[in-house]
Amino acid sequence: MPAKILVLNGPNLNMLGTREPAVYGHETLADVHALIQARAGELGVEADCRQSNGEGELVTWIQQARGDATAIIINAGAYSHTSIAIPDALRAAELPVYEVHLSNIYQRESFRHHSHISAVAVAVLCGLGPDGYLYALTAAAKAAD
Ligand code: CA2
Repeated sequence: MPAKILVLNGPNLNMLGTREPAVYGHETLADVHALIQARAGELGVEADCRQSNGEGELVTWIQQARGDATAIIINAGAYSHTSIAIPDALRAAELPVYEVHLSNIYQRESFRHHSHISAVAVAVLCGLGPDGYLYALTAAAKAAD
């Protein structure tokens, strides 16, 4: 059975490629998912890529990953800075978590400097654009090998 890595994107990330290209780049979320699937194929792992604008839906998907997925890669968007429910669910899932942000959150407004998810993540990748997901996927695949 190949390792199964759940890739979650949070609120507004479905808008990628439509606005703020200087911050988030020109790729759409579909483009990012295609890059992830291509790398997953090279690594011999399965990537299940999802996006939701809802905190509760993200929590439900994280709960369902327990016993099903090998690792979780998550860009929780603005929920990274506000949600307690998402890190609670990640902790309960007992899976390695890789946190990704497209932008360098430390170069931006101070309210973006703290993520509640970082404390439950094995690694945080930010400021690398879509490559952050690919590095996280590579690390998750290696750890599962
Ligand atoms: O840098 C990241 O990946 C963020 O997680 C993106 C979030 C932001 O709230 C975090 O502080 C950092 C926002 C995603 C919104 O994406 C948009 C893309 C294009 C147009 C509008 C929103």
